[in-house]
Amino acid sequence: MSDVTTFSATVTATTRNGILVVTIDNPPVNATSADVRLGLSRALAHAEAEGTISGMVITGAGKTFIGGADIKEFGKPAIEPTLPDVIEKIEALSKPVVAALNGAALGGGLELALACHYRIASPAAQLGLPEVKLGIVPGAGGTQRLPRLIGIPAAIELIASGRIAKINEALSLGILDELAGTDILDVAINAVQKLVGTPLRRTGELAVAPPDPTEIEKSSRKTLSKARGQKAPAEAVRLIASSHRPFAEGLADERATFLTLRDSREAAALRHVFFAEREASKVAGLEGIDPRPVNTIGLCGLGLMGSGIAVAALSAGYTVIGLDQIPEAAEKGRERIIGLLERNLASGRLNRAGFDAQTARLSVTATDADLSPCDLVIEAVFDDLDVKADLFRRLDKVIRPDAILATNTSYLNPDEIASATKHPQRVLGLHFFSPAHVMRLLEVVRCRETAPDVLATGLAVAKKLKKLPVVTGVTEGFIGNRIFSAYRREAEFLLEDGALPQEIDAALEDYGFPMGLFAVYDMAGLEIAWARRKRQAAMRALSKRYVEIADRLCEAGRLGQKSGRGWYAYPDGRKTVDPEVTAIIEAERAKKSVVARSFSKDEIRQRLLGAMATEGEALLAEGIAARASDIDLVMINGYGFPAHKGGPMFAKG
Ligand code: T1G
Repeated sequence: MSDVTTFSATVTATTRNGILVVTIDNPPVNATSADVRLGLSRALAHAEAEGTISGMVITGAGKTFIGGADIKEFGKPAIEPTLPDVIEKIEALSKPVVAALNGAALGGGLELALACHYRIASPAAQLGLPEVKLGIVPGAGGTQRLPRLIGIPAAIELIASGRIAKINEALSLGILDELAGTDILDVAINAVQKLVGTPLRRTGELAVAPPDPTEIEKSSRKTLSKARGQKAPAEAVRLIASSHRPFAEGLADERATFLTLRDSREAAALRHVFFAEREASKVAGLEGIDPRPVNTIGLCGLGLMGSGIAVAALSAGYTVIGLDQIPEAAEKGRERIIGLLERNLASGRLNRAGFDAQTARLSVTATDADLSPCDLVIEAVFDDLDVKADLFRRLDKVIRPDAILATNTSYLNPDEIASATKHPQRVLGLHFFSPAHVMRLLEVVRCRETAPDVLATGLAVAKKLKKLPVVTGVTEGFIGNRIFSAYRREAEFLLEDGALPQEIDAALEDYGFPMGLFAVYDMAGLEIAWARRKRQAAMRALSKRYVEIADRLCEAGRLGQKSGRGWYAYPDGRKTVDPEVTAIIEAERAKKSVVARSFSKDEIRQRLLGAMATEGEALLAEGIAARASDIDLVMINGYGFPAHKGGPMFAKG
């Protein structure tokens, strides 16, 4: 066994047939932290100087090649050598350097590989330059080297979107030179041997065809149309589109742009979200608690929500038993689920074998007892306490005592639902967001008696469903809807004070929301909130300000898009400001002798974001939300809050 050379704490090497095989071992993702850069720099100097070394392979330990630059180092004083320094040394080495991509090669990891003279990947590898998702652009040559390998349009599409490319696409694009299996190191050593003595392909020296303006527009249109005020995607496009200029000039422009964006508020917000997503599933008190095994999931209620959850569960590999009230309803539910799977098949998200496997794991019934094999049963029946409590009483009789019961209720009190069962410890809430097979956010509701391993199971199932779990305590509307109600209330106060729906929506869309609040309200329908307001009317404190504008709209039959009219009118489906709504608002102001005033976009945003943050502070004080960043994740992933603003708690500073 050849001896190991240690270049730094995280970079070692062995020598095989005169080839230096360098391994980066910097858990958890082999980020190019300072020690990694130092070790690589030393390994390169050694390879250059050592006559017995004919070439070099670089690979990663574990399941990642290099997950990127170390985001945790951002904002700290730079430590030499920088990543661009190391990358330049790789490309300039007089001996062949081959990248053996054993896993994810992302950001700086892919940039380092692009400077190698040859790239090989194993099936586990995924490649990408996701920097725009962190509000920055690649800062170590990615915008200049990638177009030299795959052309400007393809490089724009990949970098401006920040998406991941699988190895077959990367091979066909020209990012990769060869694919390998578990023998990737042998294949890489073989590749070095073939390159020895041949002229090395140095990516930075390759020419790049001058861009065709229409190609640039076509490859960037989709991404830039979704940028909604973010700077990084457009800057990435600019750098790539001009990469036909001298290489050194492009590198300098890229580095300067990267450093400016890295220190921006937008990048700080996106880094906050990145780390928040990883924090959210770390729940105090669950350390060392094992989740219960879940293979079969029961779904009660196969309507829009239930069938969406069923599709998410089938896609994640679970067996699903759907229950509805009567066989015809159950069959209708199956058709709805199959219809969604067929859409996945048609879109290419699912292949025929996957479709067949998923449909084979689905059964539906109208008989409670058929749920007896379930490890977890999720109810998504009509949001009425008696209906849900009765269902849980029935399920108590047919499922195992260790099986878990989850309610998907949005507004009811899950503790009251849990108290209908003999084992409330096995009950929790799993509040999905519609459409459940698309929306990532999942509020995991810790009820008063939820057992720790039941909560841990909820988190484990959420992760397997590829959801973003956020734990919430029991309160009306949990985290998201409680903040949404506060934000909607403040918006209605603004209407009464002088603003108009279209002005409020414009202020929100300028801030980065995909849709304004009133447009969303019309899309969801006004009747659900109206029904809840009527239910609460008797208990409403007269001292609390109450705006009746929404009630007037509902009484006039303006229930939103589906009724053709709501906060807006929808002649031929197009959202249009309706003078009738303005008149209703003015009449309500007159009843309260309100002297209307105008509001600037900033004032509107200040009041609305302030209302969200105030409610968020209350949720933290009540222990409903464990951390402010959880609240940010809920509002970003469930209510359209722009991620590049970080969420209401981050935004308030
Ligand atoms: N820097 C620092 N820490 C990181 C990190 C990174 N790049 N990536 C992950 N972590 C931490 C993460 O916070 C978590 O910490 C742990 O690693 C496991 O992460 C110059 C400047 C690589 C696909 O954007 O996509 O390169 O919670 O749960 O599911 O142009 O991590 O354990 O304490 O996500 O196995 C560009 C970001 C950076 C890729 C692995 N790279 N990472 O997924 O683990 S900027 C990225 C990921 C850059 C250059 C620029 C994923 C992963 P903790 P995890 P995973």
